[in-house]
Amino acid sequence: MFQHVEFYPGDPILGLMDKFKEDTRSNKVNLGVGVYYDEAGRLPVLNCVKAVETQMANPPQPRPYLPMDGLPGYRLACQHLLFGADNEAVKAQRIATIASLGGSGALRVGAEFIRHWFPKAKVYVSNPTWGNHISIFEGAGFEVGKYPYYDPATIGVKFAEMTDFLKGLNEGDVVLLHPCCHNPTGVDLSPAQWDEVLTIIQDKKLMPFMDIAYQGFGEDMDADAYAIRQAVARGLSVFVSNSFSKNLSMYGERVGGLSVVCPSAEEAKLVQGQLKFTVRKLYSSPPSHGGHVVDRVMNDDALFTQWVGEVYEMRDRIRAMRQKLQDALSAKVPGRDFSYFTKQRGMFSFTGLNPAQVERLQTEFGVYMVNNGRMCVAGLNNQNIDYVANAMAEVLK
Ligand code: KET
Repeated sequence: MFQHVEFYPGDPILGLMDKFKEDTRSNKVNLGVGVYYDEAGRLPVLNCVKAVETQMANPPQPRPYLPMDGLPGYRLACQHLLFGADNEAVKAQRIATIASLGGSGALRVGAEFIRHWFPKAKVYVSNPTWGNHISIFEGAGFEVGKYPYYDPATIGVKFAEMTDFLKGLNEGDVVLLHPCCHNPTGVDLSPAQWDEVLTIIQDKKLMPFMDIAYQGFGEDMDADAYAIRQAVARGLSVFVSNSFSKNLSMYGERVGGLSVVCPSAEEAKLVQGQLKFTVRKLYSSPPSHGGHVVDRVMNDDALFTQWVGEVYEMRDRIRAMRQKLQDALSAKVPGRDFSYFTKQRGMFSFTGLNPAQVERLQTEFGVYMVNNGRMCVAGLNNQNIDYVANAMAEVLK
């Protein structure tokens, strides 16, 4: 009966986690999945989250269904974080926002919505991008193309090629953008480059879809949202998917949001309704526990301040690891420039290692990274960094 079912070879990122678990070597190092580990190599429970969960457990709360679009305080928190609390679009209530099953769920609901209401649109993602971007949009029925982005020669952006390509797209085409901490390269556009890209989007009447999964890990909460806020300031209608998985360290709770900035409050109401209907058809309503945690952390001044501080601690530890790795490799492999480690931003570094070198790291040293050469810098700590630097130097010889 199921012989025609095709074999699934596994996900290049999540499959790596299984392989890592099975590895019995005690000195193994996980630099695969985009997850933040602390200096002790543990997945942290943020103090702001601990405080809220302690309150919530005493006494345990009933669990009714949440609204299809999530808790009102959660939705408003997404808007304040992404667009700024004083943003004109927020105040004018022209943003439709739903709570979503992580950033992934936001992408899928957004894709379903666009596919239904703008069936002629094609979707373009950066080359390269997070692999699941392609799967999610293809899964919703789209043809997905790629725009030039990463330039291995400069370890920067092929900006002229990128803008030329965008100028050739058709009106209404969707352009998926990473506002900060580009996955997998760690290479971001500068504010001036964002301005230029947004001008093209505006002139060509393209539809920007911004996926922000690492807000706070690049520069800071506001600077990381530069592209989003500039798009809104220009009066563009923009889709924004956001994830709290990383910046609240709540991966398994599936917390994220989808916001659609509309030209008017009336249109935002229509969009909000259709987003709810999309959720109803797919999974009915979002989970409750994570929703309440986000709502409480974000809407309490003291907890919010504590949270931002905790995100910046994570950001700063990653930066320190970047510097250490750069220094260690520069010493071990003279004549080679490793300054890209500190130029790249966010959780990831595109190391430039080829699949054979990545394979050697895994089999010979138990050091796991994604086969495209992406390393999650947040998996490094003072205990394992010399070991990793030695292993990398060895495969680079
Ligand atoms: N967008 C981007 C750019 C992203 O890197 C991730 C996750 C997501 C969305 C999904 O977020 P979530 O809230 O977990 O649904 N990326 C890491 C984990 C994964 O592959 O699922 C990663 O790239 O390792």
